[in-house]
Amino acid sequence: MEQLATLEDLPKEYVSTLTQSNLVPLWPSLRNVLPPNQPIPQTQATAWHFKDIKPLLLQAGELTPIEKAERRVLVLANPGHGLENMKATSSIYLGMQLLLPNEWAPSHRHTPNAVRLIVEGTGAYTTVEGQKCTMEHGDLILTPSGLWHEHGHDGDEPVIWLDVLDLPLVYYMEASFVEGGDVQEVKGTDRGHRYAKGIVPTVHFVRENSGYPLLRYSWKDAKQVLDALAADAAHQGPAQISYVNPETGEDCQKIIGYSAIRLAPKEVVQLERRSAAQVFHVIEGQMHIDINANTYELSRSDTACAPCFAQIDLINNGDEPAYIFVADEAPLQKKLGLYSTRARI
Ligand code: GTQ
Repeated sequence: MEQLATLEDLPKEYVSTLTQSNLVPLWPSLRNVLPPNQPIPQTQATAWHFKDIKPLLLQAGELTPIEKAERRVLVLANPGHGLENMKATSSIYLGMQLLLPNEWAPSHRHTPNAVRLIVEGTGAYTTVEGQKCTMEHGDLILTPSGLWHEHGHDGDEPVIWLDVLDLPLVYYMEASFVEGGDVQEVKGTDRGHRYAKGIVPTVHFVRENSGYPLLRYSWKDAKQVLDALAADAAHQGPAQISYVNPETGEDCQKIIGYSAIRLAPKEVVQLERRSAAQVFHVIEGQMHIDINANTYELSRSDTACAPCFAQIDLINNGDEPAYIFVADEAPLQKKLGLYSTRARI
């Protein structure tokens, strides 16, 4: 492709006249906004280790009362995007949230979609539109766009979870805002019992139309399916599950996709190169991850992110199975017609 003229190639006076008229020449920036062949991501391969985050989060618990934080979160920020922009990838926000015994994070609802993946501790719960969802290690709890949610804690140890939101995208669209609300009246539990093994209640009534019939995906159930897949001789490829809407089979949320992979001891999984950036979080076990030229050793509760079209290898060097939670931008890209894959190099 032709090397294009730069801003310096133009007379200064001409450029300043353009500026005064709110005009910009395209050609000096054309190769930045339309780079040849593939995007130039700002997202850098980055890893965050739980052993570093946890003491700082507990310190935040001493420094800042929950009433002064609303949500006590340390954001996992990708340096490639600038830390202050609070992005793990261009569209994915990650945060580690701490709730201490007897604390309460008040009810609110916002336009970004959120999920929580429970990392440590018991006794906490999230109430979503009146449905009380218990938080246990590895559980995935949805708080989709526009639904009221609050967090409470009846237990006696700190509870920590990973928040995943599409906040960077929604903020970029100038569509991000929150409303505060009153304590919710609890009307039921998480409804997981309704969607077991393809057996669902016959509907003699109009379904709730939130579009989110299931709000809590229990880790116990997800792990059972992963173990069964791994034990099934007829199953091809890595054991991987997707978190879907049980009534439609579609991705459980509209923008970010959620799945989990099981790596047997010594198993190596070479992922295809995808246009969607991804996040990896270790639910159980340990993993060595290669992302392009970067290598990270991840232990339980550690998190890493990878840019678009990265070449990624997942390797379990341990003696126990490893279970990895994955978040990616594929649902968003597929809806927009932007999703593609590339052969590995
Ligand atoms: O728990 O509702 O990490 O509203 C960021 C914004 C968590 C939450 C975050 C939020 C929440």
